[in-house]
Amino acid sequence: MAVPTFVDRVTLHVSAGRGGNGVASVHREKFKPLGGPDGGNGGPGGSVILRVDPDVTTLLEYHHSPRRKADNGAQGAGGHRNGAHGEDLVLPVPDGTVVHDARTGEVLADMVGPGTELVVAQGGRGGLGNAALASSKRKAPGFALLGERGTELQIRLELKVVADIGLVGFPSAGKSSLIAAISRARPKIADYPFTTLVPNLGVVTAGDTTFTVADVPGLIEGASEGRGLGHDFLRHVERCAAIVHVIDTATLEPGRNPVEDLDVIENELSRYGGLDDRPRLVALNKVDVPDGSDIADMVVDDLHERGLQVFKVSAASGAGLRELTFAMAEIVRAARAARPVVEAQRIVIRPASADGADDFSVTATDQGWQVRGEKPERWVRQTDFANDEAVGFLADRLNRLGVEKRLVESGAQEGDTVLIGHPDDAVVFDFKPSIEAGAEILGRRGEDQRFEEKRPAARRRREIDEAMPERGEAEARADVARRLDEKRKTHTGPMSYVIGSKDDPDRVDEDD
Ligand SMILES: Nc1nc2c(ncn2[C@@H]2O[C@H](COP(=O)(O)OP(=O)(O)OP(=O)(O)O)[C@@H](O)[C@H]2O)c(=O)[nH]1
Ligand SMILES: [Mg+2]
Repeated sequence: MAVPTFVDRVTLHVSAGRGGNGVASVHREKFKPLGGPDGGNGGPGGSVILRVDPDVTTLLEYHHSPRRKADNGAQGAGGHRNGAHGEDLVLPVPDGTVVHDARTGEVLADMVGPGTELVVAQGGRGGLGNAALASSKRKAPGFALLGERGTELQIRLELKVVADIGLVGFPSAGKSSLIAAISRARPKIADYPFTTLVPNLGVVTAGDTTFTVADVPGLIEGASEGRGLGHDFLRHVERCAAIVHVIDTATLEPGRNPVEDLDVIENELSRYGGLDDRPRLVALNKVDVPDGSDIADMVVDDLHERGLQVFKVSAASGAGLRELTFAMAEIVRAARAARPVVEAQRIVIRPASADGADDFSVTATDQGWQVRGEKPERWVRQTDFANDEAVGFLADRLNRLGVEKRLVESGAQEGDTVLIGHPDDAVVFDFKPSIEAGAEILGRRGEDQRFEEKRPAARRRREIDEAMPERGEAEARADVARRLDEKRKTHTGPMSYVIGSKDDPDRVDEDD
């Protein structure tokens, strides 16, 4: 199989980085075992960004590796240290790349102008650490929020070469030869049809105007039905300022003549559609051949009568090329003057619902009550369900938004199934209105026994009891108590520790 060197359509799977988790940590100082929550936030995940790079002319790179992923954000740490941002992944694309959502076909962006950027997949938010979650009510949260997934998306990139002038004409009319004669491009040229299988692009300078010329290969009668190379490449002239008909005057097959050739191509252009408003020029090529020159002379009047500007040229000898390129330049200049300047812009694709909207919906489905909404779904993703306090915090947030109230109003009964999120990956709960749930889960919210010790004497007694079996032979209960106090003062461990980790002096094991 031939190795493609020009790819103008590709499907790409992009995933942004995940946000780092926040961390629950408590500051520790000498003589003050619990200084306060100091768990840092997770860093946001990196985004996937497409950027127009004028040096890139093909989507070939993405054809070879169609999956791209940005870095994840790093986890937060104790001592108020926030996790590092995940690095963005910048993918260079050619000028004129159109980006579609591969699933819906929707056009996400039309990328024109060097430097134009599209943030196609946004990195996930980092989770808040317990320092950021602390409030006057909840002085030392024993939990942190999880980082969120980054956006994942299947996109289709389609290149529409941003050429100023498009060359159309039958195979072997000399389109590639013409590009080679007026620019530094060196496309393949040969005397058989369909030599060119993908468009060539050349940069032309005429006077002080510089512009680009592309040839559109493969047009023949019936291209709209897929004959020749079909209409595929006509999208490359969609943005052209003018269309130049390149017509062979010298090696016409019997039964063909320049005017009919032009009509056939025009017919294909109008079947493709959308190009009628573009000015046309006609280049009668190969006039270095005596027969060609004669035929050109015969049809010039006809073409003039149709109001067309006609040039007799030879890609081989260079005759007429100066006039042709200056006429092209004039149209390009006029088109540029009429067109607003395209400034590099930055486009960001955001999830359908506006960021932070308070909207949510509750619907009865076969599976249970379904809750959808930007906030509830995000909050569920941020929750560490292994941590009761985190679950309590979630219940609290959902209540404040009015989710529970709406469920009750909609007729939800205790024990009903509630799904939060997209049906494919919803989190499932049993509905338990907070009157009951409050006592069980929410009761611990905002409390931390280590901070607001209600019965310090009882706690101290318990600690001493626990240390008794390991006492030295001659030690009395008072000695054990003193040793415990000493140990607390001379603590040499890390300045902060993650709650529940082995450094946590108050760690409670599951079976306690
Ligand atoms: N004598 C003469 N021959 C030419 C001229 N221009 C092109 N040719 C010849 O015509 C043949 C076709 O030229 P190409 O430039 O490959 O034609 P094309 O339109 O790009 O053809 P496809 O890529 O097949 O669509 C080649 O053999 C060229 O050498 C010219 O001005 N004079
Ligand atoms: Mg060619």
